[in-house]
Amino acid sequence: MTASADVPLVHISDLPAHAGRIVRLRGWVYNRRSSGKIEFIILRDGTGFVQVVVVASDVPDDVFRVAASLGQESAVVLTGEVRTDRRAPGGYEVSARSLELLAPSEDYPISLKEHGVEFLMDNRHLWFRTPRQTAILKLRAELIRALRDFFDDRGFVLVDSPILTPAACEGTTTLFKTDYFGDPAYLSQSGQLYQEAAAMALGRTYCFGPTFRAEKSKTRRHLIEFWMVEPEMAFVEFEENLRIQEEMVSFVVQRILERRLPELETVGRDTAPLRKVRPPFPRLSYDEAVELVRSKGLDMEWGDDFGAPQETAVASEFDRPVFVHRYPTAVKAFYMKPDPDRPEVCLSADLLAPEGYGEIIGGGQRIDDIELLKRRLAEHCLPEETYRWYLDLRRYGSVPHSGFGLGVERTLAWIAGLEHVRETIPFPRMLHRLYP
Ligand code: NSS
Repeated sequence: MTASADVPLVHISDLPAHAGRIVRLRGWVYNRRSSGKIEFIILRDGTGFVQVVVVASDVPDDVFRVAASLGQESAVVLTGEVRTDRRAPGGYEVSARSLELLAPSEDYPISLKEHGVEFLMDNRHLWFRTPRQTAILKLRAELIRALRDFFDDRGFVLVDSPILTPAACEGTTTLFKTDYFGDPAYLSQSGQLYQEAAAMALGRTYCFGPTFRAEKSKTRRHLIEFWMVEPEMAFVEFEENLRIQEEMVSFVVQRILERRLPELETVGRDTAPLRKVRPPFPRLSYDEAVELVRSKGLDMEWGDDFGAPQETAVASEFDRPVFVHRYPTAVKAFYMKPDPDRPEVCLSADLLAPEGYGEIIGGGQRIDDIELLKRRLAEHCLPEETYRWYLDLRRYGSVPHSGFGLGVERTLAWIAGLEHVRETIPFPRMLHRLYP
């Protein structure tokens, strides 16, 4: 090691605090170009990217030879002076004094030219070393932290729902079946039913975890494995449930604007529409939404679920997310409480993101009457025996309660302005994609 012990080892994100000083950096060569007796290296270390300039006359010959032969993604340690340079990306560059190769990298498959999506997906484990992908991963982490802070700071207790379950929550057609020592088990489609039990114990709870749907849909909004935050609240009825959702969505969007503006810039997000995301959000009944869709010349019968074009037609009328509430009871899950004034519709609401990103939240008020719940189970061909514990919640001190589930990937796709959910999760699981 050529660096002396008193040279501080720093991260690229710390460089502004060390302007004018000599520092030591460790990282990978993101890119390199030569200009005669000067090598320009873009170094990355996870915290950022910085240009390192290696001038032949400033360093020993062997060091320059190493610098001039570095392949993309070689790992290096170097020392150099931090220089303010308004033209450099980030405003700083490092003028190298020493450089050592830690691990070589040759024939790196992802060059800086354009690649096809399938190729990039096959190389997802390497693809996410790029500025755009690291920015997305940081935005995801920030979104998750903001969601947790929102609930933790408001008295919600985190209660983990199980992943292996004996029963369906969101219909039997998308269940992932597995073998549980001879009995069938399913990967969780939603932690909701267990949150209902938890809310009766703790009042306000939430779970945050992966959920699974064997969806045969190959769209830009569908994943097989996705993450959901699912709060559940005892004594909370339909309207209060919506107020919490609009408060939560506004909170996380403003938090990301506060803390992750550079990352939003890296992914090219126009932040003006995000700044408008403040409560209250508009509310539209399903009936009104159907009218609106038809008035725009799109096909829709009362009783149909919304497809992507219909959702976009509704959402594009508003500059912030919009609730569509009181869907036909027949198209929604078995646990949805029918509207007492009009039982053919239920106390459900979906939240549609603006700018065509579609549904990001599904939720509503749950059935609290045991006889009605038993009838609904039968109508949905769900075996009462498997839901015995769930029925107990209506047997012992049943109270009105509501909750919802927000999908992390669709929400992030909207906030970051991404074309497809495949970029919003580190290793996407999709129809026909389980590798890497
Ligand atoms: O099916 S949901 O509309 N509702 C539930 O699962 C409720 N049990 C949640 C609850 O009340 N606790 O799904 C909720 C959200 C939905 O709005 C999407 O944002 C997301 O989950 N979601 C998905 N994201 C990505 N891929 C797929 N396949 C997917 N399915 C739902």
